[in-house]
Amino acid sequence: MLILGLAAFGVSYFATRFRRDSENVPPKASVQKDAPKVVAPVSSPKGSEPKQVKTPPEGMVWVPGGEFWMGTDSKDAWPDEQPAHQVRVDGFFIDVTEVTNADFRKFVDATKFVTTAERAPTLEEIMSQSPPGTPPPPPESLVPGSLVFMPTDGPVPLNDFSQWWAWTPGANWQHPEGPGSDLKGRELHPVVHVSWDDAVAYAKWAGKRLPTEAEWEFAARGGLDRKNFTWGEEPPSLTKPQANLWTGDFPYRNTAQDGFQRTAPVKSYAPNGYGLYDMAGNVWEWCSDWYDRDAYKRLRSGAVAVNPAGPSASNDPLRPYTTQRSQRGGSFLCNDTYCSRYRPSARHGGTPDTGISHVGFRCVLSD
Ligand SMILES: [Ca+2]
Repeated sequence: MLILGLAAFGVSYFATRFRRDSENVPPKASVQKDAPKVVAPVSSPKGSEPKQVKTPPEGMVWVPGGEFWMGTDSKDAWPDEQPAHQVRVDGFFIDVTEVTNADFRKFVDATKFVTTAERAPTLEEIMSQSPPGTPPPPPESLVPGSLVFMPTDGPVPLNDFSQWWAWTPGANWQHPEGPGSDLKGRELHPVVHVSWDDAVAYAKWAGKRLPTEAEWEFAARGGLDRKNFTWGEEPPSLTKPQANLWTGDFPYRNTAQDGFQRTAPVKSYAPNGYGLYDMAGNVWEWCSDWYDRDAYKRLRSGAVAVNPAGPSASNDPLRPYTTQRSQRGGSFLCNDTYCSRYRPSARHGGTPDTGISHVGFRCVLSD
């Protein structure tokens, strides 16, 4: 059920928020980018034609298209990452960093946009995505809010998400841990508590779009085809951290040996081969695809998928009462003892009308 697959009311009950496609759609920004210019030809990843280096809009880089192995057959993989299969994508521009609070502030200031987490859900919205027989929540609970990660006091069963996710009235992108918290000093942290709908609205305003899963993964690999991590094959280091992950024992002891307990400012760690920051860890990033847990298993063996945009519908037998969009990259909560989904092939689904304290996004732009 709902965002985290919980089977009963509780934390995730309030995580499901309905899309309001017909409202709250802001106007497009008038000036966001310069026209791309061809600079010089360069060679691209194997299996593709030479591509052009383009002059990117501010804050973006050009990722030359090419062919790569999407997914993985690694022993570390979750079932939805398998099997590895060949994909070809056209070149595209992509944001160098995750969209920051400062970026999102400009959007909100310009459009007066109100995010999903800042609006109260209705009883009808929640019940229509709940399993039959689910009791309704108390009316006083139907207030704006979001899910905030809260460390536990000690070890807990790792299959019980409700232990560390707290439904927090008043939590939203401007108040990441709820009332009393703010963005002071966090202007360059990635924006969180943004739903897929919020991210799409921002992207439209910016004259951009969300990446497909294929584009995201191609970009995340940074030219390192078939590697386990965005930086290569060596595992995450505690002495020379490559990303903002969870160091210690999840979900109760966070040593922050990588420097951060929660989100980190973008560009806190080395970029990948394409000059992109935080393609592993920090916050999950929304993609445009519907999430289908079995998508790769349906692929025709031996065929090269060209610019795949994902399935036509969401599919997740583990969460039959919701639809989900894909998220990539893992977050500051990822840890080998728990999820290890900071690998470039790793996937995750989230209900499109849900924001949460470890999910953000970045945008792309076609040539
Ligand atoms: Ca960390």
